[in-house]
Amino acid sequence: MILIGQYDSPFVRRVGIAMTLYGLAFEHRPWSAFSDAFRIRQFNPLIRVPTLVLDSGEALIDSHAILDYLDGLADEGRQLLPASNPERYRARRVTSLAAGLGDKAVSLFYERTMHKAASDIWVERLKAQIDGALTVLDIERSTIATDYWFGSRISHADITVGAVWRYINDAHPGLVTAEDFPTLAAMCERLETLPAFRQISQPLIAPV
Ligand SMILES: N[C@@H](CCC(=O)N[C@@H](CS)C(=O)NCC(=O)O)C(=O)O
Repeated sequence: MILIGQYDSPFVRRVGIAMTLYGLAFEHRPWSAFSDAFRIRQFNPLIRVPTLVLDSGEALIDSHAILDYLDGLADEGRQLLPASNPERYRARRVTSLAAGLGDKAVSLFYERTMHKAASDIWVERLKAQIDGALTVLDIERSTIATDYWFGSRISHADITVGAVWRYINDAHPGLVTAEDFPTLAAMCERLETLPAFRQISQPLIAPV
């Protein structure tokens, strides 16, 4: 399998971290969605990352669909999503909230870097959405005493929150602080010490 995309994308990173935790072998092509568009287009006409090229040559797109496929390859008992409800839908809910937060943070980055003048209305809306999602996540996590969101084992919820928190801090320095979201900040600092998080990591490279 070939994973396309740079690890400064929270979506590519969460897939790369999951593949590493699953022990799945893969090649990595750290192609930029912008400067390597001509390469990515061969596999994904939307020119987006992550894109996962299977050994069959078929390409999966969107981190949710990619991880749904990869979860099916994981050894029994190693899956990064609880097996049954209600834990399963609760983990999906936190994962979706964090991934949506990632979408908003990426939109804010593009708005600020790709327009001569950013739209104030859009920027304020994005900031409010980012603040709202972080507030909910921080409050919810503060009620949980276990190492990970859903017990003693890491799940897609933890990985996605961690990848997105790192992205927000890299792409928008000063936008959020550890004082505002202390539980998330502490949780994500711990996650970044894990071998898979350290291995699947790169500093942000602005699109050119
Ligand atoms: N919902 C998608 C979001 C992926 C996404 O936003 N990727 C960004 C990089 S962080 C991208 O490819 N941007 C280029 C574009 O959308 O044109 C997922 O979960 O994979």
